[in-house]
Amino acid sequence: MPDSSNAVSAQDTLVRAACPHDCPDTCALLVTVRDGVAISVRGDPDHPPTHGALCAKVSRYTERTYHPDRLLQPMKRVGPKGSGQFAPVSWDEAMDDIAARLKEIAARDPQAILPYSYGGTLGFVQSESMAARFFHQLGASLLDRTICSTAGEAGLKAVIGGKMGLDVEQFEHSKLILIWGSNSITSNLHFWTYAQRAKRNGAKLVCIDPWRNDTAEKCHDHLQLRPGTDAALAYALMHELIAHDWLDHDYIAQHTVGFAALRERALEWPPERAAEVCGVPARQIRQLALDYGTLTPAAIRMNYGLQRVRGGGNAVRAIACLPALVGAWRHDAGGLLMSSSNHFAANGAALERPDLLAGRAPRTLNMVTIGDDLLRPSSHEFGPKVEAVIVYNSNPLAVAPEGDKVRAGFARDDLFTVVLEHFQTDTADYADYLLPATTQLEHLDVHKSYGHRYWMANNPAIAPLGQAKPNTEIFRLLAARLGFTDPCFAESDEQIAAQAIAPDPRNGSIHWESLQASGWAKLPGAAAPFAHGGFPTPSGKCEFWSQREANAGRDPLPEVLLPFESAASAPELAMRYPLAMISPPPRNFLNSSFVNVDSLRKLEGEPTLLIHPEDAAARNIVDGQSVRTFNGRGATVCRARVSTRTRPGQIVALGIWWRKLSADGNNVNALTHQHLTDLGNGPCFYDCLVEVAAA
Ligand SMILES: Nc1nc2c(c(=O)[nH]1)N[C@H]1C(S)=C(S)[C@@H](COP(=O)(O)OP(=O)(O)OC[C@H]3O[C@@H](n4cnc5c(=O)[nH]c(N)nc54)[C@H](O)[C@@H]3O)O[C@H]1N2
Ligand SMILES: Nc1nc2c(c(=O)[nH]1)N[C@H]1C(S)=C(S)[C@@H](COP(=O)(O)OP(=O)(O)OC[C@H]3O[C@@H](n4cnc5c(=O)[nH]c(N)nc54)[C@H](O)[C@@H]3O)O[C@H]1N2
Ligand SMILES: [Mo]
Repeated sequence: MPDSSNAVSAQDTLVRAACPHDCPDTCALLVTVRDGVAISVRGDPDHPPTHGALCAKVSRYTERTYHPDRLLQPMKRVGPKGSGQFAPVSWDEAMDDIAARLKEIAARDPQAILPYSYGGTLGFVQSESMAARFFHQLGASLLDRTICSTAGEAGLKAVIGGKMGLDVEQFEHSKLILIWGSNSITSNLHFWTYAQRAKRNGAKLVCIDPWRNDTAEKCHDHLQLRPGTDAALAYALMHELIAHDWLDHDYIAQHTVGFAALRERALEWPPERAAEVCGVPARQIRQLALDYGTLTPAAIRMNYGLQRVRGGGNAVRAIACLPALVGAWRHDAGGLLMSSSNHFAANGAALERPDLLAGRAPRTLNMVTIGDDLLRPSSHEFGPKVEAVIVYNSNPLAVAPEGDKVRAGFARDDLFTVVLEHFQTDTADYADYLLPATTQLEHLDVHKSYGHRYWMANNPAIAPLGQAKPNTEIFRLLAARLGFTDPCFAESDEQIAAQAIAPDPRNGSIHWESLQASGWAKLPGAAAPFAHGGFPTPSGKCEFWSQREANAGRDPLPEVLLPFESAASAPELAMRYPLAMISPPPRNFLNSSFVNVDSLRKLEGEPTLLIHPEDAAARNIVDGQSVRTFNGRGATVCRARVSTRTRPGQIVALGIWWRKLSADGNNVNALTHQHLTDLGNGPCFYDCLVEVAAA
């Protein structure tokens, strides 16, 4: 355990590291190490977006790394599937046996082997480098990593060409900030610092979100719309911008495509019509349009909350049209930010080596539909049934939709499951082999960010605990046993890290060696990427009207699509399950990570849901009561909080609890479905009807 006195002393060493978590902030960390033990993790005061502050989760990183439940040796299942009973084995025995099993399956058809991974770490080295090489060489099924952001990504790409936007550091100079589909104080804390500075400078902050979350509480205005209705709202704003001529005609003429068609579509959406769909007053929409059309510079911080519904991709498309209409992109502190990923040039081909497929084209499975896919038999259409899953950097038993099916899939006796983990998660319980992985303090990595514009280095601060190994090393050992001889399988983590930063003008002169010493380095690009147009779309312009979408058989303009599950779109279903459920993250967990850190779990208490007083009264539910939430897919029990922070007809069930740390061994994903978004094949977590009753 770390020393309880963590005041820095002369013998201490300070290591530059980076937060590995799936969060836009990607903080710069300073780890203090004494006698080989990490005693504290602090935010780097010199890194502008981090500005010396960390969230509650990561400031306690040593609690996670030195947690008494850390997995420290390889283990083999000894009880029935899912029982979580394991016995220690040696690395040699585990690797020999896993390699033999994979070899046997691959001899029949390597596509029966499926990697399953996501955002446990966003580091280039410990996510898809050696792992991807291994699965490519093997010819395993490919995984479409859709569980978070692909709908929004596709929507943004259609209009502005990629995941680019204004620099987060510029928001402090904005005069209007729309926080759209994001609980910044929870999920993007370091952006919130800039928003607060803007507020102090007189900016107006408006939150667009179905519930009055912590961020909405602190904004000047809050449009509390129904989930999945953002495209209608965006069109009504366009209607008003056009009707009042709050347009930048010059920017539109020079840098956009399809204004005439967009105009015609937008004129079908007077605020009254959108008000009906969104469930917000028309006057509030008019006010927002007035603000957006007249306050300069206007900036939108859109995040991923609004794209987890059927029409999520098109909602992002519609919103992404707004900045070009008013010429907001001209200003450093104007425009829109959803993700800054494509400002960076990462060398994916060198890291992941898709060339190792050598002409083979394995099928691709979507990680959202893991529940169905693990239960599918072999067929001509599907290919071979899945016989082995290798899970790393993810906890599908907790995070994937329609959880009962996910559990049934992992419970298959004929499925061979290997899980690389820090802890015995819900997924780990179903492993045949459970392999101990190192944490960020114990391994090397290099990161970009999806919220700011700095490359980040993570230097290992301490030696691996127990027998833990980095993901890379585990795949190296397996590759050797499977006889993979390409030199890339012998590369060290250092050698991999050095390849991540592509030689590309976007990266300027940044390279690994200097980054490792400095800890972070900012991309050279201009703050306002589209001040003079230059969108990375096929036309080079902002595409209100997209030929690419038309070619794909979709609406060339952003389309208003209602949710799969809502009173308006599925009235019969809504008779049985009348409440719309959203399940966004709580502050003290990071997806399902940190749920097992006692101090953080205490802060969150237990699984809760917010229910409006009208809905509670209609069901005789009182505050603090234990309730059962259910629909045709499953049920889960939690504590009701009767609150006007949610809308009538809508419940908010925060967070992805570990099932086994919840009262009924289940979580919100028992209720969610596996339908995919309009664009990007993403999940629809917030497009979900349920009913609630006293437990
Ligand atoms: N503390 C903490 N931070 C996190 C995470 C975490 O679990 N915990 N997760 C990380 C990850 S993986 C991600 S992807 C990001 C997510 O970051 P964000 O995309 O900012 O996600 P949330 O904070 O969940 O904010 C989503 C907000 O969208 C709202 N919302 C839901 N449906 C709709 C809708 O249809 N329209 C609109 N306008 N709003 C809607 C929700 O009520 C919620 O307040 O955060 C990252 N940061
Ligand atoms: N209902 C509902 N479901 C959701 C969401 C929601 O808002 N509502 N959010 C969705 C979103 S946005 C996302 S991104 C996904 C997130 O889903 P996941 O990416 O699966 O995220 P986590 O639940 O944090 O699980 C990551 C796991 O990786 C492990 N890990 C971390 N670092 C390492 C490492 O270096 N090596 C290895 N081997 N393991 C490591 C952690 O211990 C943790 O158990 O969940 C999605 N699910
Ligand atoms: Mo995510």
